[in-house]
Amino acid sequence: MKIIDAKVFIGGPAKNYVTLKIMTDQGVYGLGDATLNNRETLPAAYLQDYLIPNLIGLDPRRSEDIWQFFYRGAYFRRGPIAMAAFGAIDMALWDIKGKLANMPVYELFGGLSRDGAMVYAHATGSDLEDLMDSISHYVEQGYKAVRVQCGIPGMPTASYAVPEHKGEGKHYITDFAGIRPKVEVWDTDKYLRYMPDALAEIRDRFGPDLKILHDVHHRLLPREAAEFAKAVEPARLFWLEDPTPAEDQNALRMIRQHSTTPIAIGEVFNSVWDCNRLIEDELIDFIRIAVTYGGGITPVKRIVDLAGLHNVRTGFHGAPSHSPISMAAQSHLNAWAPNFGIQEYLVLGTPECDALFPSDHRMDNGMIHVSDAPGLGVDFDETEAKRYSYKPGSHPVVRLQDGTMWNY
Ligand code: KDG
Ligand code: MG
Repeated sequence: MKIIDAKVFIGGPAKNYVTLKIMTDQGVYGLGDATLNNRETLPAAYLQDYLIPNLIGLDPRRSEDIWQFFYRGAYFRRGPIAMAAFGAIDMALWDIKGKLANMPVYELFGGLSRDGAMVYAHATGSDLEDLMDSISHYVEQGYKAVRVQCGIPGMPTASYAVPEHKGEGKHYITDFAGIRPKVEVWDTDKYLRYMPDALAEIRDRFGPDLKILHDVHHRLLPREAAEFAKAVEPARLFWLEDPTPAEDQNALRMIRQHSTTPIAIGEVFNSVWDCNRLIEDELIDFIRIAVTYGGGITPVKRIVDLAGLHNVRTGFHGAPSHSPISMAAQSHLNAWAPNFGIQEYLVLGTPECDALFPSDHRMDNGMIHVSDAPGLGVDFDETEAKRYSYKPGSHPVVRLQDGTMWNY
């Protein structure tokens, strides 16, 4: 059996999805997602210029060897562009493997471990009351877990994932005005003074059962993050996400020493080498790596197994930049993983997205129910894809009030 062709498509409704389709001499094809948010053309070029010419003629069933061939063969290791490109190939090869076996991919891992996978939605508000309305909206739809972000009084501009105006419900993740980013201005002191009480009020309003998550988006220094994790304990968060940038892995030790708030980290990780110390030293509670930026199902499944040994649960990244293909790959891992935690969920369900990526993965009452079709259970409509093309976009950058560059 041989790979005879592979194509890359860029575009989609509201996002530049990078979709890889690998064709075989037996008519079976596989699909993968290489979308690297706001840098989409780069993994696409890596696939087109280097990886696809090397794929032609290989046996698609040898997914492990193909992964090693590209990873070791690149010499320069890791990095989000390369790993997203390898990730798309790996997903497509698992899709082919499942189709050849006439089984959904989760069966190849060991079968179902649960009836459905709990997801969390994104609630947001320009202020706390606006956020409360947004949370109610998701609770009424049956979500059991909601990430909460709101405007901070006196903050010079709206900050991460927070709309400028009431009721906008807008996510500040991609601005399609062009590739020059908007600037947000951040004030740590105002955030530290306001947010713990706001989270406690949310807990009071929605009662003990709602799972409440909050994303700091890498904005705090280690000592500040430790103070914050301790201050939010009364809100009993399901998780506190990205309290500090994870390049400094010792920072997580500082947070652990001061607080029992569960910590989730890893949406920017590309490899087990970014998180092995965090997992083995049990400094985190949830690992957020994505199958796309993490190099595909093959390496991410190994991370899930390592995490399981240390009571770290999964909480895969699921921002809208992930296409339904990588979300499906994550759904198969979520259906199987003994140490599944939760899944971030924003992609499936819009009519345009469903037309481009037909699938029967189902969302019901705050849970994803994985498709039992052979392979990943998602298709790609090439006719529909002709409606879309690449649109340059950016996410904001962050500066402090004196102009110092900070972390988005
Ligand atoms: O590209 C950046 C986004 O993926 C990121 O800002 C989303 O933090 C994020 C999240 O938790 O979904
Ligand atoms: Mg995040």
